[in-house]
Amino acid sequence: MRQIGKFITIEGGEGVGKSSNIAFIAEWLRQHGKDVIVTREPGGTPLAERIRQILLDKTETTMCSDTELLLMFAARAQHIDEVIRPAIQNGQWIVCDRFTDATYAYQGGGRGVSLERIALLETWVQGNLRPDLTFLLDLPVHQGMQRASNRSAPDRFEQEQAEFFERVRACYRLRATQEPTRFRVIDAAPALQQVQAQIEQVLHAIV
Ligand code: Z5A
Repeated sequence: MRQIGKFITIEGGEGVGKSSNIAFIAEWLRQHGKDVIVTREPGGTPLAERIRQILLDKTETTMCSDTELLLMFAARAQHIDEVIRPAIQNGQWIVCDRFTDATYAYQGGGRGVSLERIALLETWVQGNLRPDLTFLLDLPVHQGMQRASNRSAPDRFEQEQAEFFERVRACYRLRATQEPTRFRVIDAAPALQQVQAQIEQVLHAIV
């Protein structure tokens, strides 16, 4: 019988621990017999990764909000065409580091782009494709910034001020309350093991 996978996305502000937990989710699913691919946005294909480089380039100081938004969706269109739709057709489980909720949170909440405009592009690029499940790793902004500061030099987004990330977080939390069936909000503040215990509970309920 043909397997049916799920499209899982992981979202959250800066330094919430997405990378640390994505590896855990993918490994857990594989141990439960699932055929898993891990991917990310912006990126996930050679062309979309080139667009990512432009988007994250901190020396790029002229990019206006509409260009940023359109580049996010250009990368997404390529990612969906080359990776996501084929994986769904193959019955694979997709674990994706950020997706369109990030566009609502960063370009909508952060930059102030109209949510209607984002919704138009979402429908154009995705049709009815939406994640089956979204983990929102939620963490106070100052804690996320502190965690992220221990890593490499900040990219174009990471250079933003705390107020920007407060708006991003507020937008994510609002979306989670608006779509409680799809979202699972995870308290990302405790130690990694405790965060992963919350994630594992959700995974047990869906496999
Ligand atoms: N973006 C956008 O604007 N619009 C869009 O539509 C999309 C994206 C799709 C790149 O994303 C940027 O693109 C992003 C939004 C924008 N910019 N920002 N900010 P990204 O996901 O590649 O970049 P990122 O958000 O900066 O993610 P990251 O750097 O990979 O961070 P993370 O994955 O959330 O965190 P981490 O690397 O797993 O953890 C950070 C540190 O904390 C690390 O040292 C860990 O060991 C530590 N950590 C993790 N968990 C814990 C716990 N529980 N306790 C203590 N320490 C911990």
